[in-house]
Amino acid sequence: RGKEKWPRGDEKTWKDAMRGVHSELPEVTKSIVNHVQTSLARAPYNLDDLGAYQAAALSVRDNLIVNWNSTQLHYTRKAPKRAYYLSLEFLMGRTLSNALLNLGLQPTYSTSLSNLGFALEDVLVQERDAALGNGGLGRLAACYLDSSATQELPLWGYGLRYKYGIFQQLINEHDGSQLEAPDPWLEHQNPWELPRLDVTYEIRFYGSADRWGDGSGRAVWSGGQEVLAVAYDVMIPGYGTKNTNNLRLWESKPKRGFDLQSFNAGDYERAVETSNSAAAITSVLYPNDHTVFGKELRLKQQYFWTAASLADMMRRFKNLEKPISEFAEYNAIQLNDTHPTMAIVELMRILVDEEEVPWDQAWTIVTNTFFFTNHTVLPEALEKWPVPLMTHLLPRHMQLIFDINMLFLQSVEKQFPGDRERLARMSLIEEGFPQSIRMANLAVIGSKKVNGVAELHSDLVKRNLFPDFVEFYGQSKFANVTNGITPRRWLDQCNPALSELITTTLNLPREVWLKDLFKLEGLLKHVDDAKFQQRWAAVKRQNKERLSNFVEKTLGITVDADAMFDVQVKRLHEYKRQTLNILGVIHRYTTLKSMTPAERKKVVKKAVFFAGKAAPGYYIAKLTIRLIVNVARVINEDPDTKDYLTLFFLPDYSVSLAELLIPASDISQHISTAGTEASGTSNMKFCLNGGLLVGTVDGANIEIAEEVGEDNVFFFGHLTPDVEPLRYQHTYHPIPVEEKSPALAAVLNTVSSGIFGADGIYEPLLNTVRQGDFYILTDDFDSYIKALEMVDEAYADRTEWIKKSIRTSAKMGKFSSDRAIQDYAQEYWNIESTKLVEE
Ligand code: CRA
Repeated sequence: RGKEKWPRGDEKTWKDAMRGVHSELPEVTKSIVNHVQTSLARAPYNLDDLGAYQAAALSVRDNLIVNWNSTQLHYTRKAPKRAYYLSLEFLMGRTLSNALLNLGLQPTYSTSLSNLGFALEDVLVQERDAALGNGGLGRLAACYLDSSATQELPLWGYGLRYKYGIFQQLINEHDGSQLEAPDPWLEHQNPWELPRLDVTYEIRFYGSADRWGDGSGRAVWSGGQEVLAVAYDVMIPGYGTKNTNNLRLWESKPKRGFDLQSFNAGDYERAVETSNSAAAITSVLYPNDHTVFGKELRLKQQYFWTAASLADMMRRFKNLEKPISEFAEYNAIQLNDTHPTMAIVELMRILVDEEEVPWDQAWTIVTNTFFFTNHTVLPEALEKWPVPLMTHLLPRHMQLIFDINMLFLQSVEKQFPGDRERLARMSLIEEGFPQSIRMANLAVIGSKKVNGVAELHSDLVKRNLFPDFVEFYGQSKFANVTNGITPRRWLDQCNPALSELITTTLNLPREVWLKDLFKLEGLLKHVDDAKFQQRWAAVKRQNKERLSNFVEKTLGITVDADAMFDVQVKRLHEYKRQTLNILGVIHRYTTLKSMTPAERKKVVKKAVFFAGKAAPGYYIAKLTIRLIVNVARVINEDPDTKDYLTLFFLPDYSVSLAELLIPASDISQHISTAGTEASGTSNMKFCLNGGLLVGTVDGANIEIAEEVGEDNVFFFGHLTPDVEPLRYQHTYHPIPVEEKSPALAAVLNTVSSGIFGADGIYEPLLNTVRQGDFYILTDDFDSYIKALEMVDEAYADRTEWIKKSIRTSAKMGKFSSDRAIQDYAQEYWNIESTKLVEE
């Protein structure tokens, strides 16, 4: 900091704290300075924002550890039934601001940092996101952890400690395409985890399985390779409670430094390779949303994680000294999609082979322990593992799967004698070359209950995915838990101005409404209050300016905060139809171009924002990004239109970027082909922050409309039952785009004409619409454009718009993840809140 006076902030505060003249100073100040001096070994002279973040984080961590320890001790003493959330993804984002909020320490730290010369908001943004997830499924897991701690439920998360989280997205300056860079998020050590080098398990792969051959179903699994699982604990503070839950992440390590046998044989390279392959298991998060490729390393990840987690649960259960037959009375395990399904087989292995529990009793324990959530009906996402791969990697588990399948099919045969086709459909094994294992079927038969994540989706799960299983088990095994979001991060933290306004308007402490989101309904009686409307609008305006400043800093383009902000942010996927949105933008652009300057002046100004990552191997999704970026380059430069329409692709979408974008949106787009988006959760976040929604009749959009009233949502497009017949029509009786939607045909031709890039680079993308049109863009385009016109009209009446915005926010109570987690706790896991009481 050159010639500036040192240290930053108040010199006396620093000096007193450093010299140990402590008496007058707040504890927090002492603790921060202490961490600067000791943990960071730094002097205040050159302490930067990053250093201040690290010291503040370590100081907050001290608080968390105390609560975490007491909570875990309390759970151990009370020995309640516990629930475990097994998820291959936890998309946590930043922790410091959340920890401060939940501990109620935000004002204290803000003051202390300020005395030391730092602004809390500058310090907070130093933290890297923990991005161990792809999208909705991983963020949902993070929201559920927050809610479980807040509701004082004895729940732990179990996941993997990937060295590299979701890749960093860059945009190629030259051609506008997506580039991927690794995300070494642990580079600057992570203050939020506690390495538990003493909590380790040995996990076996390969080898051979020998049956006892005594009819007991038991076997011995030996040989192969053993890898060490090491626990890292992430502290999860509850809001307004001392309860602090645990997220245990496993890291893989070679069991020995290297394979001694190879080493002794003089094969040094091979010896080192063994240790490399052990570390590889938890090295990287697979960057695909909704797809898997049958990769050996992915199956290794899944088994490594479920085996370590079950060994850990078993150890905890054994400490209770209860008979093994009571396992399910003390443990409930939630499977987050099919990824952890091997846990079902692993628990069978432990019970049958190690605990010597008779087969039928073991299966009863298993089927009372597990619960399965399905998160998508897209067929490409249903996991299937090749039998030869499973046989090679996990020979004992393959035997168990065959045994489970045989007994299951026998029971089906009993209920539906002679129905061979039914048996083939329900079998865990799909015939083919090679045969494969249907993990979804295994998850269904191994679980006590199965649920989808929104009403419509749960219905489709029953009707389209598992109809045979519904007939076999009856309706009651299949149910719904609509997803939720935590209002702490997704309102209070990301939109402090709105939180403040709500608190004063409701005249309630924020602790009350942030824990009971239905209280927001109290805003309804202020809808017509002009003062309140103005303040509501001013908050939105302020958030739009905050986003504009960010865009100016990162992209170097100014955004007019007077424009309507229209946002679509989510993973790039054909079913989510970012393509429909960008084609709509082009339609708006050409319409504006065809107008006279006087006509243009009457059009609502609009700024359109996109953000989202495409899976690195997903060609069409990546081409869509390229189109968006290049359309933006043309539109934002066009002097005829740039005052009326601007377009932005914000690179590297993340939880932190979402926290900036969501509060700034006037309208957001949730426009999946009907029946394809299981729920969506960002739709809830936008609405909670007073943004309106344009969308299809899909996922949780439907339930949002039920809550806020259909007149506050802009619906368009065909309904779920129309989709299959339309697809049939596209295949067997195709109608040319020119006939179906002349407007869309014109847009496609504009793109083909080369104004956004020549050489026909976008033809493969355009052809997905022109031919086959699996996601029915041609059928929905005209009604989509109509819906956007209605949005324009509504936005033109500012007062009416603000009222809609208030009404929307006020009715979001249902979508708190506190409600969702209570549903699971009561209807599925049968666990109770266990408040920390200190003795
Ligand atoms: N992509 C669904 O598609 C849903 C989340 C969380 C998804 C979303 O509609 O909101 O799960 N499905 O339930 C998924 O990951 C493997 O399936 C998602 O995140």
